[in-house]
Amino acid sequence: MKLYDSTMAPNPRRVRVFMAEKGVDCENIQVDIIKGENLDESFLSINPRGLLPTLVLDDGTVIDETVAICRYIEETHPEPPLLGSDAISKAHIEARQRHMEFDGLLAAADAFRNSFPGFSSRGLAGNAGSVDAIPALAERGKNAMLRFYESLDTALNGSAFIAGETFSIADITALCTIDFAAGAARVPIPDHCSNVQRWHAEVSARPSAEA
Ligand SMILES: N[C@@H](CCC(=O)N[C@@H](CS)C(=O)NCC(=O)O)C(=O)O
Repeated sequence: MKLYDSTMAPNPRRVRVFMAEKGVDCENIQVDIIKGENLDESFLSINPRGLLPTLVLDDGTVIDETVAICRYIEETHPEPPLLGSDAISKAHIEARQRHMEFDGLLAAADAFRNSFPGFSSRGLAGNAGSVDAIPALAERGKNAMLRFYESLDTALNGSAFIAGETFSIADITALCTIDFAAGAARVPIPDHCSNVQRWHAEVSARPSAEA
């Protein structure tokens, strides 16, 4: 299988880290989002939405959407389970993973997308046409990201991982969100969020974080 990927973007990294945790390897094809390669006809013919990550199986089946790709990998490579192992843990991990996405990743994306000069007319990701960035959304995204850090700090007080005592996809989403926020969006973990700092140091030390 082939992963259409971009090392500069957080969603494809979620899939790379997920695969690394599972010990799954596949062909990697880099698509440069800043240069707009994701909007070239050659990529749109594979994924008309123009978004990464996109996985293409050996029989030509195309799977897009980070979590859908991760679900496919989980089904085909069940160990170690990263999406939960029983009804309660599956539900809880799914909820926490969505919290990381909606409260964190979307905020960081708003902060970056609406302040990065190269995206001034690419206010929406992918094949959405010419859409102006909105500078006020960058400010709102930064503030939302700071609120996200505060609430994560409270949640991690006494909890090893994002969804409890087991490493899961929720940790992967949070890691990729925070590294993207700290780097591209320039909203690092505040010094006083010591639980987030502790958790971040631990998950960053896992070999999969190199992915
Ligand atoms: N919900 C989608 C979001 C995918 C997405 O927004 N990917 C970004 C990279 S992180 C992208 O492809 N951006 C292309 C662009 O900015 O034009 C998923 O999780 O796969």
